[in-house]
Amino acid sequence: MGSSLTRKILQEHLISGRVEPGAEISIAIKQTLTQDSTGTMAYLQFEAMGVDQVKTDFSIAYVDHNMLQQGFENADDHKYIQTAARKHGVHYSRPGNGICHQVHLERFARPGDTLLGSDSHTPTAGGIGMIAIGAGGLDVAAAMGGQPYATASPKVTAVELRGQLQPFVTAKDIILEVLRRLTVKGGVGRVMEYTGEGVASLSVPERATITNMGAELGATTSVFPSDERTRQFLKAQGREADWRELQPDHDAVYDDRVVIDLCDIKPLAAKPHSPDAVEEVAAIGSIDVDQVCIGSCTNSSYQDLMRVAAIVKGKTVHPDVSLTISPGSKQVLSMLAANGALAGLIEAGARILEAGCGPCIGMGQAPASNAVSLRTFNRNFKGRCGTDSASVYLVSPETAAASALTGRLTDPTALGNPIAIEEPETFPADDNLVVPPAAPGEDVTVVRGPNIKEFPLNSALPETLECPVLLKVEDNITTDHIMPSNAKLLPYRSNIPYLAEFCFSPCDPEFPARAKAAGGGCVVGGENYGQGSSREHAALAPLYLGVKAVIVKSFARIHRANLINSGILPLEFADEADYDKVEEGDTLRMETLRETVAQGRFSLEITNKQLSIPVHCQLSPREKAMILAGGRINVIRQEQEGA
Ligand code: MIC
Ligand code: SF4
Repeated sequence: MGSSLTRKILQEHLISGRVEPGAEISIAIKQTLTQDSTGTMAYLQFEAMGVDQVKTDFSIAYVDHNMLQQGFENADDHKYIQTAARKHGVHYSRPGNGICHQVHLERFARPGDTLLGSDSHTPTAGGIGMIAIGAGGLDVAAAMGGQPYATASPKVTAVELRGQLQPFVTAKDIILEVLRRLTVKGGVGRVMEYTGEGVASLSVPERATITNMGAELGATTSVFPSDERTRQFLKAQGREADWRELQPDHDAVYDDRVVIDLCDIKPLAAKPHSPDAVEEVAAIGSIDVDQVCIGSCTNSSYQDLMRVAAIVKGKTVHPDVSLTISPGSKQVLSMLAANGALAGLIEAGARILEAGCGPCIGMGQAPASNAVSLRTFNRNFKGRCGTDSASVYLVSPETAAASALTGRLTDPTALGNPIAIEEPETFPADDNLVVPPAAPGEDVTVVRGPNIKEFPLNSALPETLECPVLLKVEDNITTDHIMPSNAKLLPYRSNIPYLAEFCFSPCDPEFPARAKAAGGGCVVGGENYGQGSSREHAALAPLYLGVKAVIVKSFARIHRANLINSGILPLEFADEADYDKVEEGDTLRMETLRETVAQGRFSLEITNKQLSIPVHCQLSPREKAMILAGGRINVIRQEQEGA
């Protein structure tokens, strides 16, 4: 019985457990990455652990999200991250160097290694044959401190690619097709492993577009083999020595299989407001478009932007459209500048933004009221762009560029002659914007500005909990609903008291006031609760407001881990139909909690209805310890005191 590539890499890094679906495993982490909107918290937590130097092979702190310095707050965070990184052995990627996932793919990702990143799109590096997993900042801080990363051992789904793509159909359309078939919860508890003859037809950046958006499937990660194309890419980056061949066994066994015939795929778009609301561009029809945004960690590689440049060259963007381009990295932007493509984009009317996340996380370029915005990004959750009434469609760079010219959603296959952009034989590989950590013995002062506040800590789980249901929400609630991010809020990622005032505001702006007045309570949700971003702020802000338990039909992986790290009880209805029995304002009572949590199954009393409903609390021994102690930091402190 042969092994999948996923199982091989996991096995190679296994510290404890068995690589069998369901059981908890812990793996050694070779590399970590943070970005600036989760990084401040991660380094505060790392410092709270009392470890002086990171213990990984390579750790890096990127600055790519919080780029609009409307006040001192973002710059304060950057200064803190830069100095903390320098002190503790972490490389620092300066603002301007690019989006963490694009830069990491270009410069640091290594086939066969493990990467843990405080960003849900860390699996982008799976495009190069790495097991790259997104996690909350605290998990990444612990990995920097040398602790293994623990997670449920995933099922492995083979995604078999057959044949070749038609002209103007792209890697983005492949992953949109996977999302169409499997939905935003189709990947939960799984690694998506790409196989089949079609793999060889895709370049590393194209593979990375696919593994990037595996996050939208809810997958633990996605991975491609490391083959000749991987070697060529690494060679062109001056990193051939990092290459190693990695393939699944020819008789590899998978838990399930999805077959995709690349020739059958057409240009696709994810309609508002979910990445799985996918339909063919031609079928959606020629709706008027107000804004086109090209970039993000999904689609901002050299070849992506060169294809856009080729489509708009010598033409002018439609007068009713604002076209923005945010290049993925300094490398990409400087290549476009050197070969003249940038001039062509500017002449056509594109608004060139700096290399960073930009509009993808609502840092500027909020569309007009009721506008239609086409984006090459990975998420189109309602309001994420900064305008609640806007309709965001996720498309390929080709569809975006064609539509920017016509002012209407346009199937790019209408463009005629296919565009061939050669894969560069050499990339300008200069890491001059990556600041190395301090030399041993160098004295570094960590600078903490006034916007950087302490993070909240929980207390040990009580025996009895009686609390009101503060809020009831539906299926697929994202962390963008729980703790929204935009140009106004992102600067406060290191200030939980301020951020908490906006907790759940897209669902109910009264939530923070209600939670405070009640002295805390619990939240009820549907399926796939907490999908999307890795931000642990979606656990820390509720913790600050006194949320003790979250009771749902099912959780998304990273958010569940963040709740447990914060000591908030993650409960699941034993019978999903019981969701209908609980309402906002009900009072829930849980008795002999410490004992029953350890057993994993108990009853919740809805005291005002004199009803009792069974709930699951399936925790590994490690997770139980965190829930009983009131969070991971408390466990670490107890261990330190006991040591
Ligand atoms: C996102 O795309 O939602 C983010 C912003 O990159 C987040 C991280 C964050 O919230 O800071 C993610 O994907 O994890
Ligand atoms: Fe940045 Fe958007 Fe990628 Fe998140 S999804 S890392 S905000 S570019």
